[in-house]
Amino acid sequence: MQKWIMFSLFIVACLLGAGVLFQNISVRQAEMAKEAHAGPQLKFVASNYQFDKPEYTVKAGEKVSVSFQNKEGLHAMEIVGLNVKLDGTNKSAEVTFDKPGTYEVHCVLPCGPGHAEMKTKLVVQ
Ligand SMILES: [Cu+2]
Repeated sequence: MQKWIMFSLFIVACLLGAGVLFQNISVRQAEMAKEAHAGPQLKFVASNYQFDKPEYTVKAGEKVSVSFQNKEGLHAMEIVGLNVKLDGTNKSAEVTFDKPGTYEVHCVLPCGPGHAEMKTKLVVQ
């Protein structure tokens, strides 16, 4: 009788172990799928007192994953008129740019003597 109980417990433990293992695998697969499905990227890298490009381009109607990185100094960015604001804490957002046009992007965190000139452009095509 006791042997039977031990055997049952062993089976239950094995099933639990296998369950946890498969759950981990499916979580990892979901993460990988998410990364693989990641569409166009728009990355702003800020330093004192400029962004890494004078102009950025995206296509209208596409879901873009926008990210922001401080490479030097402390900055924050805003895409004027689109309500997209990113900073060192809130670093990324999924944005669909609907209206083609040229938008100003600027630093919104007083960061030093070059702050007022810290601007770039986003072209939505
Ligand atoms: Cu600034």
